[in-house]
Amino acid sequence: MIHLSRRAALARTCAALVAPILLLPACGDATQSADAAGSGGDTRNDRPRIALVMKTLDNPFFAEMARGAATAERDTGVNLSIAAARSETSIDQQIAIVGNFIDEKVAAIVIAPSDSVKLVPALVAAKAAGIKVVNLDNRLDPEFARQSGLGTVPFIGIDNVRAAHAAAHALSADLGTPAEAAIIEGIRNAANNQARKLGAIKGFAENANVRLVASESANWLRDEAASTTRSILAAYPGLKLLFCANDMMALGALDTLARLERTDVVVAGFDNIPEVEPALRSGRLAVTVDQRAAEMGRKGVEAALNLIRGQAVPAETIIETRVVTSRELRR
Ligand code: ALL
Repeated sequence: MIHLSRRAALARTCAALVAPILLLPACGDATQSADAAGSGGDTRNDRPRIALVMKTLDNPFFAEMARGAATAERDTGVNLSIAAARSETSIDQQIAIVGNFIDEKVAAIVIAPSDSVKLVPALVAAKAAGIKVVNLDNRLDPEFARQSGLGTVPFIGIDNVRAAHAAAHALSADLGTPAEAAIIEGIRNAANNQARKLGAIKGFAENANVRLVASESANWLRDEAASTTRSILAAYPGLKLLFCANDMMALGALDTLARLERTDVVVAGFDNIPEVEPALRSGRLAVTVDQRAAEMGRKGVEAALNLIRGQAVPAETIIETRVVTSRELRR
């Protein structure tokens, strides 16, 4: 992942924004002018219009995804619209965004769904309107998609079980004395959260010294993770290992640990957002997983274009991840 500052990443992202329902206060006028360009009768209108729908730009992971999608827009000449809901938990808003893009008759929707089940009906409606659909990052529930008539939607993302397994292993492999561990989960209805939890449990289970004592959801959110960490520590004051299913929650956990002056809890995150680099370098964060969000965004737009052109797209494209450890950065 290229380490842009959040502001730089957003600035680049905003240059590509055209969705009228885009909810990005940070983008201000950039949104408006890009929007005007989209409807102004320039050559953009002759190019296939692809919508990238993400969860929220509160999380820099999605700024990175948008950056990759914008690269594909430049390289392929499609007309890209990018939209995101206000926050991680604004699931209804994400559904409404899909509805708007259906009304706007885009050619394809590339979506990182906040919820693996709740977004399915909106995407069924998109498909019924002849819109191609590509699923990024968080897999739609295959069984529910089949029952709902969505059928198979090409998926582009990572192997979350494997990556979380590797991160939890890195966190606990060297432990020579008994230790209590906890997991802070994202939104429980998200398939990637469930897979990360499974992977972390497997990774911890490889060391007989580790005892998993708690697994709580903080909905992918920093503040919620700060308070969840506080309550886990109140119940298990001797806790030594904490696996967080994303970096934002790891930052929240680190906020609490700093406030409590606890330096003995080893923490893992997930995403490798630029914001965690100082914590990795100082050793406050032991490990994270780079899931190459920009690559996901780029591949998503390319897959959508192939579908629009009637070309075959693999049912599943797995992006390789990389475990990033504090140890390797400090060498
Ligand atoms: C997931 C992503 C990221 C992210 C999270 C929060 O789908 O894979 O790990 O941090 O969403 O929305």
